[in-house]
Order: sequence, then structure tokens, then C-alpha cells
Amino acid sequence: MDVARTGVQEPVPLLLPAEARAILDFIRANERFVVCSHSRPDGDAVGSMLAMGMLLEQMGKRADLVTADRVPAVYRGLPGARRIQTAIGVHGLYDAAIVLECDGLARTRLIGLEAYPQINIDHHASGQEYATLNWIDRTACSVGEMVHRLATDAGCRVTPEMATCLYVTLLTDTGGFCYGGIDAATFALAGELTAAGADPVAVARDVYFAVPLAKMQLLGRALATLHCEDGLAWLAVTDGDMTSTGASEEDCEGIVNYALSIEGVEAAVFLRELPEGRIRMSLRSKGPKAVVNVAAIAERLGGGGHENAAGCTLDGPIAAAERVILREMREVLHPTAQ
Ligand SMILES: [Mn+2]
Repeated sequence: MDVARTGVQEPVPLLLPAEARAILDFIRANERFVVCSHSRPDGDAVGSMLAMGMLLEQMGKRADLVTADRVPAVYRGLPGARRIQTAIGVHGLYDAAIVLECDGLARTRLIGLEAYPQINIDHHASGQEYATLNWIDRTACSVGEMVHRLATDAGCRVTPEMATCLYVTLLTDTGGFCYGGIDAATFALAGELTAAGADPVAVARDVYFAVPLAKMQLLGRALATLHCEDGLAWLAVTDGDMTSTGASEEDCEGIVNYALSIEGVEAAVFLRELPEGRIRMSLRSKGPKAVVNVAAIAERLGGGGHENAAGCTLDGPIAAAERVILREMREVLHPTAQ
């Protein structure tokens, strides 16, 4: 990545790393798989699950796709999205569980996964080798990118449907090709997926121009609480805001980016009061070479994520959680002032 940023194009690696090769060997030797991702699935979770399901089927395998929460409205039009089942656990007869972009089984919020051999494919900074087979590539822009490498190496055809799902993982996990970590290879892959049948305009329309009205109204509530000081911006919604606007959990996705988009702001926090009173926080910082590594802050507070995008949950009320997170953020942004 750093080589690419200096302007020298890193060659696309031709060989899969040994960990990925072991995963393909395991898949070839087995038949039935359950594919999972984290709760509150995002574009990478949904797109990489769907692409992994297509990859398994092309290899002649059976695959069930399961998540703890339903697929967000903006991704429900993706090819095969109706195949994803929402469940509280997994009990079927499977040779392995393929767990995508989770730094631990707990992230899936699915019970029963411990009973199977697990295949862990992740790109988070907080990634952990908790599974039977682990492939963690912190330089990958999305887990979809890793699934694409598996598919290519396995000799699968990247169909227009698979290309669409993989393109969504790339688009959404890079914040529309804006976050740190992207380089020429990212655009080369986007180009390859477009050539294979992904339609960037149709995907953008479905993902970015199909916002539910309730989400826009929730955004209004959040923006009314916006605070901004010395490179830091934060906003919050109460559980009452959620109820009165009719917004659902998935409508909170991306609200933090409005705070981050302010000129001069290096890091932003979105706080949301959960029905039970705890406070869920989305942390973001501007890259590349972020001034604030939000993954490190989230991990100190029991959460996780990437350098530029992370999250954690603290005890309420909002004002108390706000004090904790602002102290952490200010320490990093203005170390001498503390
Ligand atoms: Mn991801």
C-alpha cells in the first residue's frame, strides 16, 4: 500500500497467500457450508456473503447464508439477497462455517457457530485468529476483494451478479472510493468488476439515492445536536428520536459522516442511545495517515474496527458516554493540552 501511495504501482500478487490456499483446499474437500457475517450487516457483509455463496455454488458446494439482522433496505435489491436468512443461531448440518469480516464469533451475534470448524476471512485492523482457518488481510479494501481473489484463483467465472455484489463491497467499504487504503489496484478491481457486468450507476442509485424518508428525518434530529471544536465533531440521537421518526437501526448508518465532512474536522463521533440505555458509538477519522486512529480508541473501550472507521458501546446516559469518548479523542488530537 505504501509503495503504491508513493506512485510506484505494486504488482497484483499472482499467488494466493498460504492461508487463503488452505481455505480453498478445505472448501474443495468438503460439501456443505454456512456463510455468516457480522450483525447489522453493511455493504461489505452483504456483498461478500452473496459473492461467497455464488463462489461455493460454482465449486459445486451447498451454501446457506445467515445473519443475525436483516439485510438493510438499500442492499435488498442485490442479486440473491433474498437468499440471506435472518436467524438467532445456526444448527444445520454443515462441514464448516465461513465467517466474513468478524474479529470474533461474538460479532455475528449468532449462536451455535462454535459447533463447526470455522473459516475466518477478515480485513479489520482488530482481526483475530480465532478460527480453524484464518485469513486476515489488513490491506484489503473490503472482504469482497478477498472473496474475489479466492474466486479468481479457484477458476470461477465472475458473473455480472457476482461482479455487482463485489463492486458494492468495494464502493461501500471505501466510502465511495474516499477512505485511506485505496490505490490504483482498487480502481483496477472496480474496472474489472465493471467489465464483468457490475453497473456503477445503477449500484450508486440503489445504495446512495434511495434513502428512506425516516432516515432523513433522523439525520435532521442528529444535526440539531451537532457540536464542533478543534478538529472534533460529534452528534447524537436519543431512543426517542428513533421512535418518533420511525427510523430503524440501519437508518443510523452513515450519519457520522456528516460530522466528519466538516472542514477542519479530523475525527467525528455519532452517539446513539439504545432502547436499553447503553450508548452505541460510531467513530470516524479522515485518512490517509489519520491523525486519530479510531480503531485504537474503540479497542481501548471494548470495540473495534479500522483506523478510519470503528465503533464501541458504552454505558449511558448520552452525556456520560460523550464525556468518555471526547476525553479519549481530545487526548489524541491535542496531547499537550491534557
Ligand atoms: Mn468490511
